[in-house]
Amino acid sequence: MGIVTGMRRRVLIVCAALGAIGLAGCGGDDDSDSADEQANSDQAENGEPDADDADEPDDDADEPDDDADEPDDDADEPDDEIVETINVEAGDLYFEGIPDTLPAGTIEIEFSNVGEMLHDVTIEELGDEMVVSAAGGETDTGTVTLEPGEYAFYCAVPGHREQMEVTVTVE
Ligand SMILES: [Cu+2]
Repeated sequence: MGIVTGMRRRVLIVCAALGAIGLAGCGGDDDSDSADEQANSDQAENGEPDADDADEPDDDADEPDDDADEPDDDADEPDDEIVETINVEAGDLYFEGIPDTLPAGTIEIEFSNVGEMLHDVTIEELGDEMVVSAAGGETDTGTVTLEPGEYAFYCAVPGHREQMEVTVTVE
């Protein structure tokens, strides 16, 4: 009795040791199981005709083109794509270079203040958003995204708007 128990223990210990270093083979079932699995998977693959696969390649074929165009754009302009850049000059008290019409989208304003007073470009319809501003003799650049409509571009420095306002139509 004592001997049998001792032998079983020894067998278990040996199996555990073999398992620990990645060797199988303590049970005789392992080989026959894996043989069965291979046979089953072979049958499954052979049993399925190619009908499912035949429909799919078309979907994938259209997509790579979309991706191919984008990386270049991102490299140059991390933000919105600028559809037009305008050069606006401000003096005491006038604007020059604000066009009557602009395309919809993101507009870049390169602003040059050649006067002595502070001036800015503010858009009333965007909640009086100040797009760009510069002290006398300074320059700065701002961007604004506009949807189609009519906008009042004006200088928000008190007392300036009366002479510094242009109505812009965005289409
Ligand atoms: Cu002004």
